[in-house]
Amino acid sequence: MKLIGNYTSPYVRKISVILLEKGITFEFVNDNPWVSESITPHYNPLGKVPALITDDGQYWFDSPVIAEYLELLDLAPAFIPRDPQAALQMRQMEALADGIMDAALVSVRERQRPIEQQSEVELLRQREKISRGLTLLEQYAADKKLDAENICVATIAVACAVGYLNFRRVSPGWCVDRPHLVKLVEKLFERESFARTEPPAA
Ligand SMILES: N[C@@H](CCC(=O)N[C@@H](CS)C(=O)NCC(=O)O)C(=O)O
Repeated sequence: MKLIGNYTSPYVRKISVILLEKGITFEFVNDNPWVSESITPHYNPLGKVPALITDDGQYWFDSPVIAEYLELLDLAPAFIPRDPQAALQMRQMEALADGIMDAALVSVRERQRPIEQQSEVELLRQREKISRGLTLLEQYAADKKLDAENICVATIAVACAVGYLNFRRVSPGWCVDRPHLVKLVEKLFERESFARTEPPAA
């Protein structure tokens, strides 16, 4: 199996962690999707990482679909509940974490533009999405709907989203007043799969 990705992408980290936790051997193909020579569009027409190439030559994208594909391999531990209602609720939490990654990525791209072209309004909109998303995640963590002892696709996505905020210094005060979320991600960051997928120093 080959994972096309980039060491700084939180979506790629999510899939790498799942592969490591399930003990699936894979080759990491490092590619920068932002440059014209990128190979990613051969595997995902949207030109986004992650993309997964299976041993029998199937291509899968994007990260929730890849996570679902990996779950279908039926390798322990299971990260998506079998009960459809429970799976739906977990996927909603995953979507929330992925949405925080999306907003953080838009913020990072906006800040990379020349200062006179940056939109404060856009940056504020994205900050608000992140803040509202984190507040709901804090509630889920307080209610134990997200639990470090119960690692699943949602907890993995949440830790990758927060890891990306830390890495890119987006919403640096996110941890204030969100003690349950802090505890949850700190516990996950202790795992070998997270240590091995830490983004490189900026
Ligand atoms: N919804 C997608 C998002 C993937 C994504 O946005 N990846 C970024 C890297 S962090 C990318 O490849 N961007 C390249 C582009 O937008 O052209 C997923 O979950 O896989």
